[in-house]
Amino acid sequence: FQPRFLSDYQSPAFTIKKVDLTFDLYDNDTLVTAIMQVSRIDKSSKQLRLDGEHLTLVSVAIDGQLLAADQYQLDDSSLTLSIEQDDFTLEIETKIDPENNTALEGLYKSGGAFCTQCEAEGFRRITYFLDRPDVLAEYTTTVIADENVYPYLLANGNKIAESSVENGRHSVTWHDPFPKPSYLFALVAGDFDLLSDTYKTASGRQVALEIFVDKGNIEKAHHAMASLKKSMAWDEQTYNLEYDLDIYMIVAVDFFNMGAMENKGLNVFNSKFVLADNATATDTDFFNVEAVIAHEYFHNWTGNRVTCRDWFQLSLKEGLTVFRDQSFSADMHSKAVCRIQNVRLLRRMQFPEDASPMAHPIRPEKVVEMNNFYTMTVYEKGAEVIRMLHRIVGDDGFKKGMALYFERHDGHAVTCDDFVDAMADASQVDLSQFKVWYEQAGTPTVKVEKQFDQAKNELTLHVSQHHPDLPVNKTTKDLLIPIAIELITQAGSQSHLLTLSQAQQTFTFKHLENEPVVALFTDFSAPVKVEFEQTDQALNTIITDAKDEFSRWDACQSLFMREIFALINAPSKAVSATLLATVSSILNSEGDNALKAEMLTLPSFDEIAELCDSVEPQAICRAVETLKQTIAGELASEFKQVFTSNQQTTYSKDAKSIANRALKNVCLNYMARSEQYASMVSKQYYEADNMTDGIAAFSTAVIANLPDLSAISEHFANKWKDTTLVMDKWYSVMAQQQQDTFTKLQALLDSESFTLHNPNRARSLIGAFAMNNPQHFHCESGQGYRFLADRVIELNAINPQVAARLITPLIQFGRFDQATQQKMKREISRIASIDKLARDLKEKVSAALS
Ligand code: BAL
Ligand code: ZN
Repeated sequence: FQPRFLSDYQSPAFTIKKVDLTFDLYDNDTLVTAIMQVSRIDKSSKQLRLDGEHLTLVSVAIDGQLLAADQYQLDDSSLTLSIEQDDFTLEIETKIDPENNTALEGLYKSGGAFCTQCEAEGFRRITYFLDRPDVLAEYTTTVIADENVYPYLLANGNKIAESSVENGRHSVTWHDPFPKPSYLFALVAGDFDLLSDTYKTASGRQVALEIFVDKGNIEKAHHAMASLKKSMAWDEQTYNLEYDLDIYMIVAVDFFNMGAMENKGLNVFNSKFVLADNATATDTDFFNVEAVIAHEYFHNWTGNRVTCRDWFQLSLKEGLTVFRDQSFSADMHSKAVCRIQNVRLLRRMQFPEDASPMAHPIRPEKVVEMNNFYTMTVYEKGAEVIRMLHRIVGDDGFKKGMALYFERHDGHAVTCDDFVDAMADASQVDLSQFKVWYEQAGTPTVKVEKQFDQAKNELTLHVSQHHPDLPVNKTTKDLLIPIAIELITQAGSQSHLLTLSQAQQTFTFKHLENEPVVALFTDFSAPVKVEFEQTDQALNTIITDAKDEFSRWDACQSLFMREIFALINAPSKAVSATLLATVSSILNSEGDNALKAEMLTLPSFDEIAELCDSVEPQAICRAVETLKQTIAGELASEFKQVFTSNQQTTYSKDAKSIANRALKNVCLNYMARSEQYASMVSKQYYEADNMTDGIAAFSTAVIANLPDLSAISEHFANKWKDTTLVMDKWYSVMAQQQQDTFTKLQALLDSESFTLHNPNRARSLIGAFAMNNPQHFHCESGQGYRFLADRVIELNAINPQVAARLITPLIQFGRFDQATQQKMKREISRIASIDKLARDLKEKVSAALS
């Protein structure tokens, strides 16, 4: 498996301007006919090498002349032709086997339907093609299938023809007028329920909106439809971007490797991000459906109209589109809570990735398997980089930059540099140093020292930036880091934006009333770690007085973190009374309950581990448990009181009700640890009239290992046995069991409804165990690592992309003590030694063991 390098990029020697595809669909024997209009770009190039994998070649013809087998070269990954003409018609027939395509890339069957997933390099599993994002073609697609079994035959663009053909089959033809790369191709054939609506664009065009779901699920599609219409309006109002085709279709499927896919005019979605109703979806599910619908819709401009030149530029579309969906969600909901959740995710998942053997810049420079780079770094850190740009050039400058970007690049495949250049030119800001964010991996640390001159009432901040020494970085350079700060004095607070561009800089603030408390990186203005000595008192001032709500939450997290580290170092020490007082005052404060819920939630295992150096994982688990137990015990009656006062009699999804539920369920989690109130958990479970409360009680019962647990879990499984997405939740919760964990995990693996073939189901049990059950994943016997490795080995043969994603926690061993690292590496070595290790896993285990 040879790596590919960004530095080796060459523009294509040939291009394909038009492609006419015909799919004669059968489960095991689908015939694909591709008629392509090909042109030579590089006149010196005589060999046309087309990508193709897992294909049976039937025939090749150039300008109507069939080629004999000795007129082309064929191997496992390509078809190479010798070409004399500059412009010619190439016709290729291939056979594929969708039913046995368990990797879920290319054309495959999900339940009873045919569907496709082509990003990044799945189109080459459909036909031989120039499967690279800088070859943009106009597609016409004809789909032929049995009319009764597959009444809906869909592809990109607008429908231009349909007819019945022989043997009870029918044929539908679609044409997409927008040239696109092959990764945006899509086809779906199946029998669905259809939710239809329309949207009138700002310029008055009528667009048909269609959401296809499994039969019986139509009531669960209304939230997705409303989310789509909100997204369309938001992009018009915010960026002046209108939808461009006459129809926008979304199809929900149960078997899907990703969350969703932005294929032009025909999004294919993991049903998890479409289906939602009051009985089956939590508040978080409703939020996520809206966000993912928005994300895929926003790709129509940032991704489809302007796409990536090569896959190293993935963050061009993904970082930008995540930033756009985050901004949309923040406009629809609480800005502060959205920001807190972005940051939690970044610290929990991206920071560890950025310190792991797979660390890479947001624009990677070396790739073995592209599917391994749909990462937290490319997406979430990529979005943070765009957010910093937004902060540096300002909202107006950013909007001008977006307009210039589309003016320059609409219809083209471009680079991250092209995007930054459009921002720089539109705002007349020099962003050359900013581009270092695209080429350097690792989370920077910013160290700050504060000096206050009492005589002059002058504050000086000495700020320096530090970069981890990672093998992936050949050198490290100083970054341009925007540091938003708040200075809190008795006279109120003032905000400043500092720009750190050198290794060390000093910033001075004059004419202050008194020595201020300093809140650094307000709104998390840069994706960095911060070292700054703050007293408990200063942190408490930030919690109560900062204008920036993110900083109030962050100060609270710092207090928790400080206590957890103290408990790691001295397990029998008493929990700080000041901290208990802080928690109590937050509980009893006025204000937004959603923010309070976030403030009262302890940092996760991974956020803590990320700040450790050579720590035993069990020491973290013990410290967190001690802290949780102590807070729960000391403040039991306060939790009970806040819990009770936020109980609702009727279920509603307005923001206030969602916030009340969030706070109440955080309280319940603490109450589960006090003897007098633990029974409230099963009471809530049985009385719940919505999934948020039901699942909160169920998971609390699991984590606190309450006596009613087995009755609750049985009740839940019986009630929801026929609802796939809810059963995924059941597996996720059950993966967090605290007692007889491995016996129970084995029983779950053996249960009738468990299958590794469905990525959602695999992730819900295996992923949830490795990510959310640190006590047992990191148990001293090494059994947790063995459990994960065994599943990864099984998945290697079924779905390498999912296998490679699930291995992630095992390769993030660097933060733990040597003994733990050895146990983790032993399992990685075991995976590395198996026969037929897929490219996806090979890249990761090789990086981990090198
Ligand atoms: N492009 C892959 C799925 C997504 O990021 O929208
Ligand atoms: Zn995306």
